[in-house]
Amino acid sequence: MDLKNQLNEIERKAEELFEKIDNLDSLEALRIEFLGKKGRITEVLKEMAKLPAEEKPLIGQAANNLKNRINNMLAEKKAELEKVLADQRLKEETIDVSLPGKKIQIGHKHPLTLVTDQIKDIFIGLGFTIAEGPEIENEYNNFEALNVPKYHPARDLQDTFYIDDDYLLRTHTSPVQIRTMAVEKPPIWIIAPGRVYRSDDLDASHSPVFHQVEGLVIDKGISFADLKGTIHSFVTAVFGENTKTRFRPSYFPFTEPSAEVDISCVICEGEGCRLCSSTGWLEVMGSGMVHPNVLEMAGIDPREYSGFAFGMGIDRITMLKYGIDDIRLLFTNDKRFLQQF
Ligand code: 2U9
Repeated sequence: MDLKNQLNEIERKAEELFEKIDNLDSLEALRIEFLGKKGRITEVLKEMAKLPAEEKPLIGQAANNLKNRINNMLAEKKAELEKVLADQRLKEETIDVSLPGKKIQIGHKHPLTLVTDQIKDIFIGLGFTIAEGPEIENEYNNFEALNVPKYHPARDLQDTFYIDDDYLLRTHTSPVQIRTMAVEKPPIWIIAPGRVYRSDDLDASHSPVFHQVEGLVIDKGISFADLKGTIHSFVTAVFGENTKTRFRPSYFPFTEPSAEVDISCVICEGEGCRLCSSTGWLEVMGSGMVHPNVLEMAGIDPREYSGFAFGMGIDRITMLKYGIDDIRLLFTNDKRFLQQF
């Protein structure tokens, strides 16, 4: 077959094969088959060397035309296939914007954290600052400096976790106030929130680890009236404007006089119910005027300064506020419980 016919045959073959191409890989294979270094057209051009000089330009021209034609076919087919691919991808990637979104799980603050934060905010609003101290304490700061004598039952091994002869897990946050008095002069207006330990058996209302906030005010001319006003402001801020407070005489070694603080029942508002054992009142904290012995031991002259102090269990306040009937719920981290806050 002469070269002209060979070129015609290549053109016919190209048209036939291009027609069947349906992907970019086979299109590339076709390009190599026709235009590659060892491709069909290259082979024809090699043969041209053997032609008489006058025939070369004609065949050369025809070969170039065919080359251009195949290049155009390649470009056209490529554009066509790419469009098919793009359409296909667009179809697959369709987003239904009307579908409901995925629910994002967010964390919750622990109820004890919520209540502790609220208590801090209330006292900061009343002019107090927050004081903190270590959970491992010495006997002096935890007992001695608070007028709790050596053989007082509160020191009993049954109540206190002793670490060794000198150290123990604090049984209240009072040592924080002792530490503050050791480094600061009055006026002192502080609250000390934190974790405390007592060797109690775990049940619905007792836990060997619990949380307290204690307050201490030492200033000139502080009276029991200041104590009552401060406590009542706090109680109404946490439990509502209509909550009543009641002070009952009591005894603590570190305060004199001492008083237990009751609030009108959060459930029956004083009518009497199961929660308040039909009394209409709930005991929520202890309080009193700082004992002169405590001031003296801290190097503060009780004739110049007086003060009041109070203490409450944050766990109990949290349980009353949210209607939680078992303290263990605050320590077991059940997600079904925590997710409600
Ligand atoms: C200093 C002086 C006095 C802190 C006080 C109470 C009364 C009290 C209890 C409430 C329930 C502990 O969590 S509870 O079991 N607390 O009744 N605490 S007065 O008195 C202080 C503290 C520090 C220097």
